[in-house]
Amino acid sequence: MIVDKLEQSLESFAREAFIIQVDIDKNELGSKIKVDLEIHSDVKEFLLDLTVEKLTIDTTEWLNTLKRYKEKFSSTIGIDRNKKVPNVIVSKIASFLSDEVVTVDVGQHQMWVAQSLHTTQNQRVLFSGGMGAMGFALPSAIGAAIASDKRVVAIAGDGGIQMNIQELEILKRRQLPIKIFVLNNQNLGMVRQFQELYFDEKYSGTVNDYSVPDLVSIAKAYGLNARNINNLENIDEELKDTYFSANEARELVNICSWHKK
Ligand SMILES: Cc1ncc(C[n+]2csc(CCOP(=O)(O)OP(=O)(O)O)c2C)c(N)n1
Ligand SMILES: [Mg+2]
Repeated sequence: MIVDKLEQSLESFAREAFIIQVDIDKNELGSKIKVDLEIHSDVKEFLLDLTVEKLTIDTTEWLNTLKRYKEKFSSTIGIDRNKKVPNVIVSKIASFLSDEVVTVDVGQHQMWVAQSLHTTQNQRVLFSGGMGAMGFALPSAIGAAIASDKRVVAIAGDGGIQMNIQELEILKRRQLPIKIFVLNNQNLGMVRQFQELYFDEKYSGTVNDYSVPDLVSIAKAYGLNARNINNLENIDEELKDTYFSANEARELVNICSWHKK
Protein backbone atom coordinates (compact mmCIF):
# COMPACT_ATOMS: atom_id res chain seq x y z
CA MET A 1 0.00 0.00 0.00
CA ILE A 2 1.63 3.21 -1.16
CA VAL A 3 -0.12 5.37 1.40
CA ASP A 4 2.62 8.00 1.30
CA LYS A 5 1.63 8.83 -2.29
CA LEU A 6 -1.94 9.52 -1.19
CA GLU A 7 -1.60 11.21 2.14
CA GLN A 8 0.76 13.59 3.83
CA SER A 9 -0.45 12.66 7.28
CA LEU A 10 -0.71 8.95 7.91
CA GLU A 11 -2.81 9.53 11.05
CA SER A 12 -5.62 10.97 8.98
CA PHE A 13 -5.58 8.26 6.32
CA ALA A 14 -9.15 6.95 5.85
CA ARG A 15 -9.88 8.11 9.39
CA GLU A 16 -13.48 7.00 9.43
CA ALA A 17 -12.92 3.64 7.75
CA PHE A 18 -12.60 0.19 9.21
CA ILE A 19 -9.35 -0.83 7.54
CA ILE A 20 -8.60 -4.43 6.65
CA GLN A 21 -5.16 -5.26 5.31
CA VAL A 22 -4.47 -8.49 3.47
CA ASP A 23 -0.85 -9.26 2.72
CA ILE A 24 1.18 -12.34 1.89
CA ASP A 25 4.18 -10.77 3.64
CA LYS A 26 3.65 -10.78 7.41
CA ASN A 27 6.11 -7.92 7.87
CA GLU A 28 3.95 -5.62 5.77
CA LEU A 29 0.93 -5.98 8.04
CA GLY A 30 0.43 -2.72 9.92
CA SER A 31 3.89 -1.55 8.84
CA LYS A 32 2.76 1.75 7.26
CA ILE A 33 -0.53 2.58 8.93
CA LYS A 34 -2.52 1.20 11.84
CA VAL A 35 -5.18 -1.14 10.55
CA ASP A 36 -8.25 -2.59 12.27
CA LEU A 37 -7.86 -6.12 10.97
CA GLU A 38 -4.72 -7.81 9.73
CA ILE A 39 -5.11 -10.88 7.54
CA HIS A 40 -2.00 -12.81 6.66
CA SER A 41 -2.90 -14.49 3.38
CA ASP A 42 -2.27 -14.80 -0.31
CA VAL A 43 -4.74 -12.30 -1.74
CA LYS A 44 -5.89 -14.87 -4.30
CA GLU A 45 -7.00 -17.28 -1.57
CA PHE A 46 -8.56 -14.45 0.39
CA LEU A 47 -10.63 -13.36 -2.60
CA LEU A 48 -11.68 -16.94 -3.33
CA ASP A 49 -12.85 -17.34 0.27
CA LEU A 50 -14.61 -14.02 0.08
CA THR A 51 -16.68 -15.12 -2.91
CA VAL A 52 -17.90 -18.29 -1.17
CA GLU A 53 -20.53 -16.29 0.67
CA LYS A 54 -22.68 -14.01 -1.39
CA LEU A 55 -22.27 -10.49 -0.13
CA THR A 56 -24.73 -7.80 -1.07
CA ILE A 57 -23.79 -4.30 -0.09
CA ASP A 58 -25.92 -1.30 -0.86
CA THR A 59 -23.50 1.26 -2.26
CA THR A 60 -26.06 3.79 -3.47
CA GLU A 61 -25.38 6.30 -0.71
CA TRP A 62 -21.60 6.08 -1.11
CA LEU A 63 -21.82 6.45 -4.90
CA ASN A 64 -24.00 9.53 -4.47
CA THR A 65 -21.45 10.99 -2.06
CA LEU A 66 -18.71 10.40 -4.62
CA LYS A 67 -20.83 12.03 -7.30
CA ARG A 68 -21.27 15.10 -5.11
CA TYR A 69 -17.49 15.27 -4.51
CA LYS A 70 -16.91 15.03 -8.25
CA GLU A 71 -19.25 17.93 -8.90
CA LYS A 72 -17.78 20.01 -6.10
CA PHE A 73 -14.06 19.44 -6.75
CA SER A 74 -12.74 19.74 -10.28
CA SER A 75 -9.48 17.96 -11.05
CA THR A 76 -8.33 20.89 -13.19
CA ILE A 77 -9.04 23.73 -10.75
CA GLY A 78 -7.26 23.99 -7.41
CA ILE A 79 -8.84 24.99 -4.10
CA ASP A 80 -7.23 28.41 -4.68
CA ARG A 81 -9.48 28.58 -7.81
CA ASN A 82 -6.41 28.68 -10.08
CA LYS A 83 -6.07 26.32 -13.02
CA LYS A 84 -3.92 23.24 -12.40
CA VAL A 85 -1.91 23.47 -15.61
CA PRO A 86 -0.62 19.86 -15.86
CA ASN A 87 -4.14 18.52 -15.19
CA VAL A 88 -5.52 20.80 -17.89
CA ILE A 89 -2.92 19.39 -20.31
CA VAL A 90 -3.90 15.81 -19.45
CA SER A 91 -7.60 16.53 -19.87
CA LYS A 92 -6.89 18.07 -23.26
CA ILE A 93 -4.85 15.02 -24.32
CA ALA A 94 -7.83 12.88 -23.23
CA SER A 95 -10.39 14.98 -25.05
CA PHE A 96 -9.11 13.76 -28.42
CA LEU A 97 -9.09 10.07 -27.55
CA SER A 98 -11.59 7.51 -28.71
CA ASP A 99 -10.84 3.85 -28.00
CA GLU A 100 -7.05 3.99 -27.79
CA VAL A 101 -5.01 2.16 -25.19
CA VAL A 102 -3.20 4.65 -22.95
CA THR A 103 -0.01 3.66 -21.17
CA VAL A 104 1.41 5.72 -18.32
CA ASP A 105 4.84 6.04 -16.73
CA VAL A 106 5.63 6.71 -13.08
CA GLY A 107 5.76 10.06 -11.34
CA GLN A 108 3.73 13.22 -10.89
CA HIS A 109 2.36 12.94 -14.43
CA GLN A 110 0.96 9.53 -13.45
CA MET A 111 -1.04 11.22 -10.67
CA TRP A 112 -2.28 13.90 -13.08
CA VAL A 113 -3.38 11.16 -15.49
CA ALA A 114 -5.17 9.32 -12.68
CA GLN A 115 -6.95 12.57 -11.76
CA SER A 116 -7.77 14.09 -15.13
CA LEU A 117 -7.73 11.49 -17.90
CA HIS A 118 -11.44 10.88 -18.14
CA THR A 119 -11.84 7.53 -19.78
CA THR A 120 -14.58 6.32 -22.05
CA GLN A 121 -16.09 2.88 -22.19
CA ASN A 122 -13.75 1.05 -24.54
CA GLN A 123 -10.52 2.60 -23.36
CA ARG A 124 -7.79 0.80 -21.51
CA VAL A 125 -5.29 2.60 -19.30
CA LEU A 126 -2.18 0.63 -18.35
CA PHE A 127 -0.17 1.56 -15.27
CA SER A 128 2.82 -0.34 -13.90
CA GLY A 129 0.83 -0.99 -10.71
CA GLY A 130 2.62 -1.60 -7.45
CA MET A 131 5.96 -2.04 -9.20
CA GLY A 132 6.14 1.71 -9.94
CA ALA A 133 8.70 1.08 -12.65
CA MET A 134 9.86 4.22 -14.40
CA GLY A 135 10.36 3.49 -18.08
CA PHE A 136 7.11 1.52 -18.31
CA ALA A 137 5.12 3.73 -20.69
CA LEU A 138 7.11 3.25 -23.90
CA PRO A 139 7.68 -0.54 -23.89
CA SER A 140 4.14 -1.19 -22.67
CA ALA A 141 2.85 1.01 -25.49
CA ILE A 142 4.79 -1.16 -27.94
CA GLY A 143 3.23 -4.31 -26.47
CA ALA A 144 -0.24 -2.75 -26.49
CA ALA A 145 0.09 -1.61 -30.11
CA ILE A 146 1.16 -5.07 -31.26
CA ALA A 147 -1.51 -6.84 -29.20
CA SER A 148 -4.43 -4.52 -29.96
CA ASP A 149 -3.69 -3.39 -33.50
CA LYS A 150 -4.93 0.00 -32.40
CA ARG A 151 -3.37 3.36 -31.94
CA VAL A 152 -1.71 3.70 -28.55
CA VAL A 153 -0.97 6.82 -26.54
CA ALA A 154 1.97 6.75 -24.14
CA ILE A 155 2.23 9.44 -21.46
CA ALA A 156 5.62 9.71 -19.78
CA GLY A 157 7.72 12.10 -17.73
CA ASP A 158 11.06 13.48 -18.87
CA GLY A 159 12.78 11.07 -16.48
CA GLY A 160 10.80 7.96 -17.39
CA ILE A 161 11.10 8.42 -21.12
CA GLN A 162 14.89 8.43 -20.78
CA MET A 163 14.84 5.02 -19.08
CA ASN A 164 13.91 3.12 -22.23
CA ILE A 165 14.45 5.72 -24.91
CA GLN A 166 16.24 3.22 -27.17
CA GLU A 167 12.85 1.60 -27.80
CA LEU A 168 11.99 4.50 -30.12
CA GLU A 169 13.87 2.50 -32.75
CA ILE A 170 11.19 -0.20 -32.79
CA LEU A 171 8.46 2.35 -33.46
CA LYS A 172 10.12 3.26 -36.72
CA ARG A 173 11.16 -0.27 -37.67
CA ARG A 174 7.76 -1.85 -36.97
CA GLN A 175 5.81 1.24 -38.07
CA LEU A 176 3.81 1.21 -34.83
CA PRO A 177 1.01 3.75 -34.39
CA ILE A 178 2.14 5.22 -31.08
CA LYS A 179 1.85 8.82 -29.98
CA ILE A 180 4.12 9.68 -27.09
CA PHE A 181 3.39 12.67 -24.90
CA VAL A 182 6.19 13.70 -22.59
CA LEU A 183 5.00 15.90 -19.75
CA ASN A 184 8.34 17.58 -19.43
CA ASN A 185 8.72 19.50 -16.19
CA GLN A 186 12.53 19.29 -16.51
CA ASN A 187 12.93 17.44 -13.24
CA LEU A 188 12.21 14.18 -11.46
CA GLY A 189 9.06 15.75 -10.15
CA MET A 190 7.72 13.10 -7.82
CA VAL A 191 10.96 12.85 -5.86
CA ARG A 192 11.45 16.60 -6.06
CA GLN A 193 8.05 16.99 -4.41
CA PHE A 194 9.13 14.80 -1.49
CA GLN A 195 12.35 16.78 -1.15
CA GLU A 196 10.27 19.93 -1.01
CA LEU A 197 7.92 18.54 1.62
CA TYR A 198 10.27 16.55 3.81
CA PHE A 199 13.92 17.32 2.99
CA ASP A 200 14.29 21.12 3.31
CA GLU A 201 14.07 21.62 -0.45
CA LYS A 202 17.38 19.85 -1.04
CA TYR A 203 16.85 18.97 -4.68
CA SER A 204 19.85 16.73 -5.21
CA GLY A 205 19.62 14.41 -8.20
CA THR A 206 16.19 15.69 -9.24
CA VAL A 207 16.67 19.34 -10.18
CA ASN A 208 20.33 19.79 -9.35
CA ASP A 209 22.61 17.25 -11.05
CA TYR A 210 19.86 16.40 -13.49
CA SER A 211 19.11 17.56 -17.00
CA VAL A 212 16.89 16.64 -19.89
CA PRO A 213 18.30 16.34 -23.40
CA ASP A 214 16.56 17.70 -26.48
CA LEU A 215 13.94 14.95 -26.78
CA VAL A 216 12.61 16.19 -30.10
CA SER A 217 16.07 15.92 -31.68
CA ILE A 218 16.50 12.43 -30.22
CA ALA A 219 13.16 11.26 -31.63
CA LYS A 220 14.03 12.77 -35.00
CA ALA A 221 17.38 10.97 -34.95
CA TYR A 222 15.39 7.73 -34.62
CA GLY A 223 13.47 8.76 -37.74
CA LEU A 224 10.28 9.78 -35.97
CA ASN A 225 8.17 12.87 -36.20
CA ALA A 226 8.51 15.06 -33.15
CA ARG A 227 7.38 18.44 -31.94
CA ASN A 228 7.63 20.73 -28.96
CA ILE A 229 4.58 22.38 -27.47
CA ASN A 230 6.01 25.36 -25.65
CA ASN A 231 2.99 27.55 -25.52
CA LEU A 232 -0.20 26.46 -23.85
CA GLU A 233 -2.21 28.89 -25.90
CA ASN A 234 -1.61 26.76 -28.98
CA ILE A 235 -2.10 23.41 -27.34
CA ASP A 236 -5.53 22.66 -28.82
CA GLU A 237 -4.34 23.26 -32.37
CA GLU A 238 -1.10 21.37 -31.81
CA LEU A 239 -2.93 18.38 -30.34
CA LYS A 240 -5.47 18.39 -33.14
CA ASP A 241 -2.61 18.45 -35.60
CA THR A 242 -0.72 15.58 -34.00
CA TYR A 243 -3.81 13.41 -33.55
CA PHE A 244 -5.25 13.98 -36.99
CA SER A 245 -2.27 14.66 -39.26
CA ALA A 246 -2.39 12.00 -41.90
CA ASN A 247 1.34 11.98 -42.60
CA GLU A 248 2.68 10.29 -39.47
CA ALA A 249 1.10 7.73 -37.19
CA ARG A 250 3.95 7.93 -34.71
CA GLU A 251 5.20 11.03 -33.05
CA LEU A 252 6.88 12.25 -29.90
CA VAL A 253 5.24 15.35 -28.48
CA ASN A 254 7.30 17.15 -25.88
CA ILE A 255 5.09 19.39 -23.78
CA CYS A 256 7.24 21.76 -21.79
CA SER A 257 5.19 24.87 -21.41
CA TRP A 258 5.35 24.84 -17.65
CA HIS A 259 7.74 23.60 -15.06
CA LYS A 260 8.67 24.03 -11.47
CA LYS A 261 12.31 24.48 -10.58
C1 LIG B 1 13.26 2.59 -12.24
C2 LIG B 1 12.84 3.58 -11.19
N1 LIG B 1 13.78 4.37 -10.62
C3 LIG B 1 13.41 5.27 -9.68
C4 LIG B 1 12.11 5.37 -9.27
C5 LIG B 1 11.73 6.37 -8.17
N2 LIG B 1 10.93 7.46 -8.78
C6 LIG B 1 9.58 7.45 -8.73
S1 LIG B 1 8.93 8.77 -9.55
C7 LIG B 1 10.45 9.36 -9.95
C8 LIG B 1 10.59 10.62 -10.76
C9 LIG B 1 9.94 10.55 -12.12
O1 LIG B 1 10.35 11.67 -12.88
P1 LIG B 1 9.69 11.95 -14.27
O2 LIG B 1 9.70 10.76 -15.14
O3 LIG B 1 10.31 13.19 -14.85
O4 LIG B 1 8.15 12.23 -13.88
P2 LIG B 1 7.54 13.46 -13.03
O5 LIG B 1 7.44 12.99 -11.63
O6 LIG B 1 8.43 14.64 -13.19
O7 LIG B 1 6.19 13.66 -13.65
C10 LIG B 1 11.46 8.54 -9.44
C11 LIG B 1 12.91 8.79 -9.59
C12 LIG B 1 11.18 4.49 -9.86
N3 LIG B 1 9.89 4.51 -9.50
N4 LIG B 1 11.56 3.62 -10.84
MG1 LIG C 1 9.67 15.14 -14.82
